[in-house]
Amino acid sequence: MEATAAPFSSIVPSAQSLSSIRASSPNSSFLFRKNIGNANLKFKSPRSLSVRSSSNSDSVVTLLDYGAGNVRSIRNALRHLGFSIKDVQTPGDILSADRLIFPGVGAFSPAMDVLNKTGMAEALCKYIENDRPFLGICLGLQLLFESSEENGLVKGLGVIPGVVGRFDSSAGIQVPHIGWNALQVRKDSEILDDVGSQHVYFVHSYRAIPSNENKEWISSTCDYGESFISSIRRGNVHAVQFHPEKSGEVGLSVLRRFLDPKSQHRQKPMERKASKLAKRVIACLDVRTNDKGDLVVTKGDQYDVREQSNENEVRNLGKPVDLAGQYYKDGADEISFLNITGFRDFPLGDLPMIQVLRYTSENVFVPLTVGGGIRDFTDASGRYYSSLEVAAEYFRSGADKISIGSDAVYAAEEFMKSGVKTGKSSLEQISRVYGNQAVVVSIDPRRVYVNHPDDVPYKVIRLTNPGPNGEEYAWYQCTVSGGREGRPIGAYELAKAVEELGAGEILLNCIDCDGQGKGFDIDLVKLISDSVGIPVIASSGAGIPQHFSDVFEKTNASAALAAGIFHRKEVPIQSVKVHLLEKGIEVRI
Ligand code: 1PR
Repeated sequence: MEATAAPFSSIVPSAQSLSSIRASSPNSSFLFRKNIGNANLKFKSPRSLSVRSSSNSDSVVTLLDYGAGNVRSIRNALRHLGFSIKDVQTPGDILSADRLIFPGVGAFSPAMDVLNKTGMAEALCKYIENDRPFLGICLGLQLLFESSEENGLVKGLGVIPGVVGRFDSSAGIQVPHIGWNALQVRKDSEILDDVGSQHVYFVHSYRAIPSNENKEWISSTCDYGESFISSIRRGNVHAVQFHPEKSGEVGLSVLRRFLDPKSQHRQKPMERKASKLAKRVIACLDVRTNDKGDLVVTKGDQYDVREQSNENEVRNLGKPVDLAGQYYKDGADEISFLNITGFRDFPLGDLPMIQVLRYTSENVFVPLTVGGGIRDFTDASGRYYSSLEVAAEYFRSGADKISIGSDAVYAAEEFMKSGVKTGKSSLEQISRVYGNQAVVVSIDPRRVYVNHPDDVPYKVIRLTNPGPNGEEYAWYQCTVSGGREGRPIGAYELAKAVEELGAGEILLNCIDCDGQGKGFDIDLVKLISDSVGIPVIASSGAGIPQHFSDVFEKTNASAALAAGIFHRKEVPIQSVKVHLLEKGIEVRI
């Protein structure tokens, strides 16, 4: 490990140098960065930018939320840790902060636009140069660099040398980098003290890479096809590429250590050391309103969620918020809510679902996905709501990702017919604004057996287990409206099309396997996970822990999702993870 770097304040120019450099050069951020290494610079701060020593209480943290996306999770985590939040309204609020958290969300260029236009950029540089307690998260780390290639080459704050670039998918990795990965801690950084051997949660397509010029800043790196910068630290200035607010208890400890450096709280040391991207185990809650009007977790057999009794009621397996909380405690790496009748209703009219998200996100600190009914919608009074508004409400309510089913099928069909990306589909709009890592496409295919590969104009696979009449081949027909309607597009064609249109991940169900407990459809999962460059979540059919190791050993799935076995308490999440570890498959524990 390298020694801890000198405090930032002892080696950086002050605001006056910054101001004069800026006045004389349009490329001021860059010059500012270049001068950071000159320990002999001595300047005085102009009064307008002076940093006030604070009299705020120890339990207040200042949050820079420039309104670009979901910062509810970080708010919830801070409140959970007993801190109250002061929102930055003016650049002065940054300068007078006792401790500042900058949870960058959205894309690089719009973020820099806002920071520059509001004067926040200069205040941030000033705050950092004075070595005030700072924690940047995700984009909040990337914006510290000279520039990013995310939206063309766009200048950043210029505090740290280097250009933020996209992961190179030609190296055989799936991009975005989504999931729980390991850190290689390079130097002492108290906020990482509990992380050492544990996985933390990443979700991003762009990254900064280590160089001679920025090595003084690096506190940890992470491997994903290459080594990239996962955290920086200089004096009181910290930033992390991962999401502490979504990294379970270990993530909360990162925040706690930043907010309260004297904290004695220690995580239990782990027996196993995290070394790479872990395979994820996801708990899925299919949610709908039952006949009494209550929102319940339900579960179907091949998508039929009604009891086989005279009453024919919707199967009720529990309350969504309670079950999600339980699965978080049990070690689920992610939780998905699918509003399975969302295609009928207007999602923003579905206040219970929004409440479920709000309550769940208060106590669950792993990623939450929500799906069902996301599309453009015109209500009874003729008011039009774009899918972006729907997604925005879900993000505001605590979702980290949204999942699109039916509407993605229509968009893919259109795209395949015309070959034109209109940019108007819900998938395209939401991924453009929130990033493709925030958009999952849920595919609901049904197996259609054929005798010969040329029988249909869709991608056909040779089956491991022949069909009921000895058919050796099948294609997977996509459906909409919860499996009620088959469409003229296969799962393979859909997956390729939605990747093009901006999906960041695929949730791959299989109606034939759903609720059967006989294992995932390995043929299907292999076909899709070998064909796209984005992560694939295998879903439908898990019955025993071995089904999880099968799907990870035989396919390129990044995650495996199950519902029934967890709801019925047949297999605890931890048993799945223990089994995977025994099989040599890395998971988060
Ligand atoms: O089309 O955008 O409104 O989205 C609707 C969403 O609801 C889609 O993601 C679709 O998969 C889901 N959905 C619709 N109807 C049903 C149903 O069951 N009747 N549930 C449904 C799909 C599938 C899985 C399930 C796994 C694992 N559920 O998510 O949880 O198959 O189950 P298992 O482990 O018990 O086998 P839109």
